[in-house]
Amino acid sequence: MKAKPDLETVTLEQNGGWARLTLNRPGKLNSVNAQMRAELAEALAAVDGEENIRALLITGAGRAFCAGQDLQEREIAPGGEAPDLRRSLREGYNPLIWKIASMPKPVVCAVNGVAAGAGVSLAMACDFVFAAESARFVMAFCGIGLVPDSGATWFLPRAAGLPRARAMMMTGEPVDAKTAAQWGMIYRCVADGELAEQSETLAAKLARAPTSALGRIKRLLIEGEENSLPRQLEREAEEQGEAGRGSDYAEGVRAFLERRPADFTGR
Ligand code: T3D
Repeated sequence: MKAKPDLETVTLEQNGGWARLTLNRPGKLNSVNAQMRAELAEALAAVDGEENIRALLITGAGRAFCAGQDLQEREIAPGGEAPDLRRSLREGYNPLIWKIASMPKPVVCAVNGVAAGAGVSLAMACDFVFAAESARFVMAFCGIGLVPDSGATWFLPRAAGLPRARAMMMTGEPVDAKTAAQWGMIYRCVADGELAEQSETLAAKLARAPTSALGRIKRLLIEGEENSLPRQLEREAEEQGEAGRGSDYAEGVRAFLERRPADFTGR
């Protein structure tokens, strides 16, 4: 991947086969402004387009993961024109969420501190969410008279169940990382001092995995939310047909029979 020194509100570093994308407005709790939306899109496109990056880790700089939309950008002067939030979501947030959810490579998220509003949605779009014990998740939208967005109403009830999702969304009360893990909202809650190591170890492991198969798994799981069982059985057969022609399948079977670790190339 070409270096991206021009990015300011996010940083992107490549570590062997995986990349770390850090939300980098720590003084603003990594809240998302227009520049960050554009730079996130640029960084995600760079990761997606680079074959040698086979896993992505997303985290935040400083004490927060992400406080959602930067509300300083949304101040409406008395009598002033309301911002076009439909457009902001359609053109800004939604493509970012879909990029993460549909990217045919695994995305790990390390929630290092508070996640609020679209910050929760961003985390939940990732495939594996680790959170530090001190982190908390706040569906802050109702606190400012908005509805949850950026996929929150899709991800959260599926992960935590409707009663818990409804309570989070309609009260805005914070949920700590341990509870989030118990509710199935996230993959793991870990001690603060272990967050970086555990999430990076998984990203590095995923970077050696059969990437193409992992991308197909992501696609099948998303499609499975909508499909009937007969349709999903057919989609599994189609994806398996393709996976079975991949070199990683041949290598995986050979490695199993030779009783050695597989050396996957991602294809
Ligand atoms: O607009 C669109 O395009 C539609 C899309 C919307 C998506 C959304 O995300 S809407 C939801 C927006 N986010 C929020 O409503 C969250 C607002 N923030 C909070 O509720 C709390 O700050 C937190 C729960 C995140 C953290 O609480 P705490 O007590 O740890 O920190 P704090 O003292 O409230 O905040 C620290 C500073 O960060 C403070 O600034 P200061 O006083 O030190 O200069 C605070 O104003 C600032 N900050 C926190 N969140 C935001 C923010 N500044 C701008 N935008 C924020 N979202």
